[in-house]
Amino acid sequence: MPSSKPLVTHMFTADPRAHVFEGRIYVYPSHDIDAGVPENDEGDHFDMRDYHVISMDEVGGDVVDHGVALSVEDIPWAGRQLWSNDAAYKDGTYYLYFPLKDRNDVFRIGVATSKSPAGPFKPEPEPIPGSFSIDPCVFRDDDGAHYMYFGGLWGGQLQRWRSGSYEASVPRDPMDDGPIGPRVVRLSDDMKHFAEPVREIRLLDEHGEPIGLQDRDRRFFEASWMHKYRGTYYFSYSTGDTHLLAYATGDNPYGPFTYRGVILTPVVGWTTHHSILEHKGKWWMFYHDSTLSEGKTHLRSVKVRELRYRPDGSIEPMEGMD
Ligand code: FUB
Repeated sequence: MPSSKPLVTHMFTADPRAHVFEGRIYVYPSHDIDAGVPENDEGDHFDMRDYHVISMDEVGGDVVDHGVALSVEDIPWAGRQLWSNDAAYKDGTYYLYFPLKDRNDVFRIGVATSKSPAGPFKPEPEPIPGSFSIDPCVFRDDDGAHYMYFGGLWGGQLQRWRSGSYEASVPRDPMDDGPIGPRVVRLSDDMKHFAEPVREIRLLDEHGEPIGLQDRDRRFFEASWMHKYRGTYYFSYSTGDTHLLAYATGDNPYGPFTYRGVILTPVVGWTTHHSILEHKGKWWMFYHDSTLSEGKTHLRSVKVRELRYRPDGSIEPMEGMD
């Protein structure tokens, strides 16, 4: 049983998105650095400038760092801050989806392509039209359709898109109790555009009521992930300032999704983030914490643990500090 040790220690890594490509586990993390930017609630201290892809033949196997897969210097529309990315494969091409602030300091989502899951990836000249906010997760459904889930509050700017267009004056932490849902959109056949208008996902409580912003132990904050288990869609996410990984389930990729519980209690550090993957008959949760940096919020390390389901399809919660 692999212990919860960092997968790599020669660099800081975070926000792991794991996939099986070409029979191997590829992980697409953020590459944390100490850029010397003071910490604030906008997340300016997460000033990452490139991505490395890491891979292993199985959990517990040797981990390979494939080097720089994409750098901010190569992205024509770049402002700053390469945050959590994700990858997908279709028809011989790998697609890397990444959030980045443009030159107006507004987060957009870009896409880059490669013939190898390890990159290097070549970015498109412009962000995906109509994209905004952070933390893209790209999910391939059984019928071959790809969906992007995205969004993040506070520094991720999702609250500023509530009206449908960007409003810089919206406060970082709105105090009303209305919901702000994660977003979902089906990708076009070329994987570089949205095929339809972006939809806001409804996250519901056990009574079928929307989970409001002040329900801070259950509300969506960032780190969307979608996976399917026994025909059910599992949408999982971070609750942000209550530092939980939680999940909700539904019967189709657009939701609504009904809250089911906590997957991971708080880890060392502020952020929590994850992906869930089946490999060789077991389910795994990739996540991060800040133990290696002794608690520095912006210097995190990717880890992995086995994830277990109960017979009713619920996920056994795990302790973040273990
Ligand atoms: O790594 C920067 C940001 O921190 C991510 O985009 C969020 O999900 C949080 O982990």
